[in-house]
Amino acid sequence: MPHVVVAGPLHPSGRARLDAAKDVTVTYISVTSEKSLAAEISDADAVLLRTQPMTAPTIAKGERLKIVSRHGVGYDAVDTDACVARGIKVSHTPDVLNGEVANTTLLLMLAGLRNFRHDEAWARSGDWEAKGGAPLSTSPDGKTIGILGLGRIGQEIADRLAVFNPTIVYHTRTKKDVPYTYYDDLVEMAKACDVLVCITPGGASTNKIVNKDVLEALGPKGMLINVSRGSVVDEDALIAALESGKLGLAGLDVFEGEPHIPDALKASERTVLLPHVGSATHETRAAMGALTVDNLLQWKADGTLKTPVPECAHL
Ligand code: NAP
Ligand code: 8YV
Repeated sequence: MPHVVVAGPLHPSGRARLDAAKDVTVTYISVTSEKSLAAEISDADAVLLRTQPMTAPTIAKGERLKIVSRHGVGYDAVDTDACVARGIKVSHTPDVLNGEVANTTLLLMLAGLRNFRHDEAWARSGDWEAKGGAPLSTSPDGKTIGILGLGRIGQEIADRLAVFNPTIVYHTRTKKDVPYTYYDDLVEMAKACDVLVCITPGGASTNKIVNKDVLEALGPKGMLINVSRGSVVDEDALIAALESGKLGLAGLDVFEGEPHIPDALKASERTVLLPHVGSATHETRAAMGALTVDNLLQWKADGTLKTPVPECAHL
C-alpha cells in the first residue's frame, strides 16, 4: 500500500479525495525547511510537495520514493536530474493558476502606477480633509509593457493587459509566433518599456538576469514587476536602483530569501510588496490541490502522471 506524505497545506477538497482513496496511507506533515522534510520521507512512496526544496541529499533520504507531486507550476527547487537518475517521477500544476498570477500582476501594476499605497494612506489619515486632494499618479493606459518569459502565464498576462491598450513586447530564449515585438536583448527591451514583468522559471538560466543594467535601462519612470522567482532579479541592484531613483517603482510578489524581505524594500516608498500570493486564492488553490491529487491518484492507478514536468515525461 503506497504511503503518501503531504508536506504542507492542501486545500480541503484535495485532502478529502486523498483521505477517501482506497489502499493508500496518507501522512500530513507541516514542515517548511528542507532539513525537516528530509527527516519525514524515509518510508514515503510519494510526496506532495509545497515550497520546500528537494535537492539530491534529501531525495536520497527517500529510499522508497517513486513520485514527487509538486503543488505549483515552478519546480526550480526540485533537483529533477537526481529524480530522473533514480526513476522518480515529478509532476507539477501548469495552467490552472495562469489567470490568478496574471490577476496578481495587474494588481501590482495598478497599485504601483496609480499610487495606491500613498492614496489609501491619504484617505485613511485625514490628509484629504487637512491638505486637499492627493498628488496625481500615472495612468496604466497605452503603456509599453515588456514580458520577460512569454509562456503559459506570460501569455495570460498579455491577454489580461489588453484592456489597457498596451504595446506588448517580450524577451524569451526562443522567438514565438505571436503578434508582439521580440527582443533578443533584455537591456534593449527594458529601454523601450514603461513596465517590465518577470514571469520566467527560476533556476540557473535566469539567475539574476534582471541586473543593474536592465534596471537602469528601465529607468526613473519605469516599473519592475516580479511574479516569477526572487532569484531572477538581483535584489541588491534593485535596492540600489530604487534608492538612487534610477528605477521608478517595483511591484514584488517574490524575493531572494523568502520569507525574508530586506528592510530596504519594506521601507521604500517606491515598492508594492506581496508575500508570494500570486496563486493564493481559494479557487485557484482548490484547482492546484485537485491537480496535485489527480497526479498522485493516476500514478497509483496505472503508474503514469497527468502533468509530468518535461524532464520526467519519458519515465
Ligand atoms: P512556462 O510556460 O514554462 O513559461 C516560461 C517562459 O519563460 C517561456 O516563455 C520561456 O521561453 C521563458 N524562459 C525560460 N527560461 C528563460 C531564460 N533563461 N531567458 C528568457 N526567457 C526564459 O512557465 P509558466 O507556467 O508560465 O510559469 C512561469 C514561472 O512563473 C514558474 O516557473 C514560476 O517560477 C513562476 N510562478 C510564480 C507564481 C507566484 O505565485 N508568484 C505562481 C506560478 C508561477 P524560452 O524557453 O523560449 O526561453
Ligand atoms: C505557489 C508558485 O506559491 O506555482 C508556483 O510555482 O510559486 C505558487 O503558485 C506555491 O508553489 C504553492 O505551493
